[in-house]
Amino acid sequence: MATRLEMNFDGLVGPSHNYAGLAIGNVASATHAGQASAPRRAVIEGLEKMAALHALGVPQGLLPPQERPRLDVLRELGFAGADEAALLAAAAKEAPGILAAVYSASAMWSANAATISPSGDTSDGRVHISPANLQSSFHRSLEAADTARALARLFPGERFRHHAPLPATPAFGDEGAANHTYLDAPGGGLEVFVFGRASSGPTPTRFPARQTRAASEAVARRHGLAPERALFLQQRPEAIDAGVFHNDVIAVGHGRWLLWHEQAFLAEDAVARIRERFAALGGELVSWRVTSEELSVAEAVRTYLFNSQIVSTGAGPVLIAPKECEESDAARAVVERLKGEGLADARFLDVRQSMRNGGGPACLRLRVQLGEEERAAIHPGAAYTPERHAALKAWAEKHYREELKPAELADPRLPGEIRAALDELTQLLDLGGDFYRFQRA
Ligand code: SUG
Repeated sequence: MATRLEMNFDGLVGPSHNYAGLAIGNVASATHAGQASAPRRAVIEGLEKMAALHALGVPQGLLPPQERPRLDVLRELGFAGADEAALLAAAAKEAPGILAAVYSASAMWSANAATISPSGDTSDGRVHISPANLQSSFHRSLEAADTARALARLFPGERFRHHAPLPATPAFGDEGAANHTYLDAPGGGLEVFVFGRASSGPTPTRFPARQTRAASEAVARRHGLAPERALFLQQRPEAIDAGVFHNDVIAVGHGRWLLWHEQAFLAEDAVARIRERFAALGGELVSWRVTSEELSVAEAVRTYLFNSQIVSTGAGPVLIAPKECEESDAARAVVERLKGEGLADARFLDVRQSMRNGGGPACLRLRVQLGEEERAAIHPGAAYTPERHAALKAWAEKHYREELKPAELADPRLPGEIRAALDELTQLLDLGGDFYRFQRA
């Protein structure tokens, strides 16, 4: 079999990164609502994270930010104004929440961009890509169409099969790879789909369950996954109510390693089933279970230990964890224990700007298993290189604000500043002059 590698595509943080408290059920977003953000610092933190992965020898890519603000959406919603300034003023006065939504830089959490099945798993031997509809929140639902377009541009050609987002309705709520874990067995992949709600059975009572079983099943079906390659498990409703709005806030898997909290899954035998199914494909699962006694769900949500990435390096599996884990006695103790159970090393990264909106290292990346020829087919604009890092840092220093307060979203100068930044970005990444909506207008 040709060498298949897991590549991470991190969302480049957009210039309008801000804290608007838009995400229901996401504790960090609610806690930091209204605070000033630091967009320049945020994009640089993201670049530093990509640099750290690249230095470990892990293939790294990036996804460009989306166009914000979506002034077209403001107009669709009935806001009017003779010019842009008047339009922004009208929205700011009447509905600051809507203004914040059309400004959200949430596409940075690219784990939610799509669910991707590698070519080795699918019936037609192509890489299947399903952009997420993100229908559970208005600000994130705005991502789907542009994500689909961007992924089609960045993963071109016959080797990639692009699906449309699922129907954007609660029955098919889909949040992408944040609820999808790919485990790599000698006999191919096992894709674990985790949903928060099905048409019957228990549901959370406080916060919404964003991913449905019907959505996960539809994705697996259209990707042509054979039954032995797909497993569907329900998340514990209590965990969702405690702030675990995606499965990747309480479990993470990579290769043959699965790090999970005992409160992650509803079924007692969930991980036993993963182990069994993985074994049927010739794999031996390494299960790293974390008990509530070691780390409470609340502390897991606060530190985002499970939103770490596990990556393969020459030395073995390495955990890419948020800095918050290093500062928590309980989370640090878990990491130390894992080092005696096969974990080669851990790196603690500062992605605090993203963390304050509920996005840790794993949220910031979309992972894709790719063969050599598939990697070669990717648009060069999605490649991360140290040279490009330097160019992007200089670009961000030129264009991004140091600070952005929610009230400043009404600043009539902001949309023009952002368009200048994105226009230059399309040149830096060779994305063409028609990548963004404003370029096509
Ligand atoms: O959907 N936060 C995002 C965070 C997504 C994290 N992704 C994963 N766990 N994979 C969300 O809740 C906050 C935006 C704001 O409040 O300004 C936000 O959308």
